[in-house]
Amino acid sequence: MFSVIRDCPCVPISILSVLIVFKSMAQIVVCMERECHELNAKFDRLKSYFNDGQSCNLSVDGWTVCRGLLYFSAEKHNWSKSRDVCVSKGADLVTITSQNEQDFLVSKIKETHWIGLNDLETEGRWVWVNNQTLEETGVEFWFGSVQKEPDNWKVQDPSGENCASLGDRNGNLHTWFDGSCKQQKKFICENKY
Ligand SMILES: [Ca+2]
Ligand SMILES: [Ca+2]
Repeated sequence: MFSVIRDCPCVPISILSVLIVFKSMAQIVVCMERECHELNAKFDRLKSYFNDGQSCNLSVDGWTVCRGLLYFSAEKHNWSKSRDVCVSKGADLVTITSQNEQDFLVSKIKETHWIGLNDLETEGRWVWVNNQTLEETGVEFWFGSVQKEPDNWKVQDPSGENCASLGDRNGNLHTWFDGSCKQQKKFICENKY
């Protein structure tokens, strides 16, 4: 090949061009294969999430794992510590963005659990741990029509109630309540994908 390049200055440019194009195409194919693989993996996880996910397993460390994505704690912590535990597992506190998700979580709990919703930064402005607002998700499941939550009750904790849980201590497990972030509760982590 090198003798050809020496003999004619036109040829190596052509060969070089072809090689560059070929290399670029090969790189594109590799990237597409990798993206395709990642998309397939995401698709499989989503498929199991929606179709196969009704079963939950008790793991050795006491956590209940559902759909391979949701982790129900056995231990109780305040809201911030709960979130820290989730993050340490590569997850975060759960976000609830659909009626189906709400119903599924409700069906799996027997007592109140922290979820990833808070108004710590601005009173009354509730945001999920992924920074989505309730307006953005379009769904909310606060308790009550008369004695309505969130009420930012300050009798037990003067700093108010800035963290949300699914359910309360009185056994109302179908709706959300704002509570003092210092309360010790079980919590639900969600793996991101
Ligand atoms: Ca509040
Ligand atoms: Ca409240």
